[in-house]
Amino acid sequence: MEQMKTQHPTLEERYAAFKRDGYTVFESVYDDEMLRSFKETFHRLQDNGIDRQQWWFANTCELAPKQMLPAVTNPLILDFAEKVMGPFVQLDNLTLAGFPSVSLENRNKTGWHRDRWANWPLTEDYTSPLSVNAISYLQDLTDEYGPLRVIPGSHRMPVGIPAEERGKPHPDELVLYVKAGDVVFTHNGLIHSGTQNTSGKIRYFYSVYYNKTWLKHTDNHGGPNVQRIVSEARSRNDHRTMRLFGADEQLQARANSGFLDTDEEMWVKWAAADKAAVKG
Ligand SMILES: O=C(O)CCC(=O)C(=O)O
Repeated sequence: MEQMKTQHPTLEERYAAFKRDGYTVFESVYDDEMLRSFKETFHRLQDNGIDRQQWWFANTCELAPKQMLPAVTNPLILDFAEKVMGPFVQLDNLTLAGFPSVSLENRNKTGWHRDRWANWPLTEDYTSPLSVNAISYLQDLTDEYGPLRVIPGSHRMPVGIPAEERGKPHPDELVLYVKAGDVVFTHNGLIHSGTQNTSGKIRYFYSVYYNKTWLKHTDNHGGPNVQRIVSEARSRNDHRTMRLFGADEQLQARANSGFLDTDEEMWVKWAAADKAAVKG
């Protein structure tokens, strides 16, 4: 008999760690073939664009739906996003980027920040974020490629970084040498930073940025390719996929539920109802 594959750690364990640390790393989510396809897409967009020096592409679900949609609809990542934000998960933006290599004197240069839709944490209690980032790289990160740096727990700390320190490593940082195909899932309040690429090669990165369906989204979801994805999802009653692109038909009812059960109890019920409703 085939054994059930168990996730280690479980999503529950990850959720507890995420609440404490502000991030969690899912290992080996994307295989070599997917990474090759993302890299090929980056170069196709760059070669076909008006500006051959463009290194940053937003709206990539519209520009390359076949290649990029699997990164947005990954069931493991979406299940976790729904655990963290409830079944209100929309794609804010899907960005595919290459960072060209810079000169060696920039080694270890940082750019600390919290992410879009965040706020200065006013309390040390955990609060559910309005947005989360699922970050992946197309090569293993080394000191040369520029690792990801995080300040664990900073999503619950009313702290900042003075302007003159924002380009330097931080005493409380943890340096993450993320592997190609891993997904680093971050709370928008987590203070984090990439590191300048001095490898002599391109540092490829993509970010699937999700926010709550009642917020505006940064990518334009009105294009023909994304609208085709929405209408196919509608025909199979797949609310989770529709919602990713701003079409949330349950929003009004769920946003006015009375709030007499805990959010997490309601979220689990709603997410299960969405899954059960999909046809076929
Ligand atoms: O370049 C990186 O490694 C980090 C990117 C980042 O900070 C972000 O997506 O918010």
